[in-house]
Amino acid sequence: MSTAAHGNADYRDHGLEFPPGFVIGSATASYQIEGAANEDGRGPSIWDTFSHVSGNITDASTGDVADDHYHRMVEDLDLMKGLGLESYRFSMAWPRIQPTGSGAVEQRGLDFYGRLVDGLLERGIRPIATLYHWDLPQALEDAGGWPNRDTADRFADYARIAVEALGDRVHTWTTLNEPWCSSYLGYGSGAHAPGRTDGADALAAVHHLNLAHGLAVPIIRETATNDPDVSVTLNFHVARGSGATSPEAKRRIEGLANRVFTGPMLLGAYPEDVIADTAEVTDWSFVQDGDLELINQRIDVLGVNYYSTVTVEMWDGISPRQNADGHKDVGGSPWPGSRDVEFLVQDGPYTDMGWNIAPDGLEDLLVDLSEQFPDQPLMITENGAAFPDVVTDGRVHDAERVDYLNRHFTAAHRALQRGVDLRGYQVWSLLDNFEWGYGYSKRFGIVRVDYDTQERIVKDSGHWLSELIRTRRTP
Ligand code: IFM
Repeated sequence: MSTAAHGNADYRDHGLEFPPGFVIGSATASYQIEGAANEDGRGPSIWDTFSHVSGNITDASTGDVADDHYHRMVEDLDLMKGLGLESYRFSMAWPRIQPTGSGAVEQRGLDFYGRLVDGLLERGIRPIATLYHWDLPQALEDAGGWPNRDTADRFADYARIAVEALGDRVHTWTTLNEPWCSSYLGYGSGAHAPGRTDGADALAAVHHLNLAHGLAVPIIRETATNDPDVSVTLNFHVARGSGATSPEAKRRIEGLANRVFTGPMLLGAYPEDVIADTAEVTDWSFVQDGDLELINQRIDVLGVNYYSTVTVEMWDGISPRQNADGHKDVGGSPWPGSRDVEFLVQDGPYTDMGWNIAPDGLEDLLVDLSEQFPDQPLMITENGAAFPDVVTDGRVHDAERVDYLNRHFTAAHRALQRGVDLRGYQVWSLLDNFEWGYGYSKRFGIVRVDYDTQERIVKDSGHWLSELIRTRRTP
C-alpha cells in the first residue's frame, strides 16, 4: 500500500465537513454488552464456555452481566438519541434466537431484537444488524464448530429466521463481523473462543465462514421486504515494513488476513499465493465444487474495521523473534503457514491495547480498497480506541480518545476527498464493554459504564461525536 503523504501529517484537522448521507453512528456487539446470559431461553455460546474457564480472560470476568443492556435497552436507546446518533450497529446473539444453533426458535430472543429495532426507528436511528459477532451456539461447536461445513448451513437457517422476523425494518444486514478473528483467533491461536489451536482447522473455518456469508446473502435479499443493504465486515490488516523481506511478509499477511476473504467474496476465487503458502498446513479439500460461486455474492456495502497497522519482515531464524501483531499471545499462532513472519514493535503513540495510532493507515486502506474494488461502496463499521478513563466530578475527560477520533475522522475525510465511496462511520464503541480475552480491563466506550452500578456517563468523546453529527463538521 502506498503511504499517504500530504496535508496535515498529524491528521488533526478541524472543521472538516462530511456530506449529507454520510451516516455517523456507533457500534456494539451482543456478548459484549447484553448480559442476561441465562434469561429468556438463551442457550450457551462458545464465549460463555470460554470465559468461564480459568485463565482465558485477563481479569477472570465473563459476559454474564456485562452492561446489562438486555434490561437497560430503553435507557440505552435514549442515550443514543441524546447523542444524536444517525445509526446504531449492533449484533444479534444466535443462541438467543436458536438456543442450540439449529431447530427450535426462541421467540423471546426475536422479540428482544424486535423491540430494539423498533426503538431505534422511533428515535430516527438507522438499524445496522450483524448476524454473527462471534457468539456461536455451544451445541454447534460441540458438533465441530466452524471447521465443520454443516455450521455454514446452520448459519443460513438462522439468517432466514432472523430476517423473517425483522426483514421489514432493518436497514442494513451484515452477515459476519471479522471472520478473521472467528477463524484464526478462535481455531488457530486459541486467544478467542473456542480456544482451539490447529492451523488446518483455522483455514477450514475461514472457508466455512466465507460459505456461510455466501449462503446468507441471497437468503437475506429474498426474505427481506424492505430492500435492505447487505454487507459483511472485515478487519483488514494494513501491513507495512521497510526491510528487504518486508514485501514478502506483507504479501503473506495481507493474503491470510484480507485477500482470503475478499478474494472469494468479491472476486470468486481464493488467492493462489495463499493456497501455496498454506500447502503444508492444509490441502484445501474442504472447498467443494460450486462453493466459490456461492460465496461470490454482490454486496451493497463492504464494512471496514480499522484500529492500527502492523509492521512485518520475514524472521531470520536467529535473532529473538518479535511477535507484536496486536493480538493476545496465548501460545498458538493465528498465522497458519506464515509463522516465520515477524511482527516488529512499532513506533507509538499507543492506545491501552498497545496498538499504535496510525490514522494514515486508515486513509491508505480505504484508498487501496476502492482501487481494488472500484464499484464497491465502503463503510467504516468500527474504529475507536481503548484508554484508561478517570471520572472527575462526574465527567470523563478522555482527551486521548477525542484526539484518536479526530485523527481518524480526518483520515476518512481525506479518503472521501480522494474519491473513495465511503458511506459512513460507526465508532467503536457506544459503551465500555467486555473486551473479549481482556474482559473489562479495556475501555473502548464513548460512554463510560460503571460495572458496579451500571451508571452510564457520556465521556468527552461522546460529546465530541455528538457535536460532529449535529454540525456535520469535525469539532
Ligand atoms: O471489541 C472488538 C470488537 O468486538 C471487534 N472489533 C475490535 C474491537 C476492539 O478489539
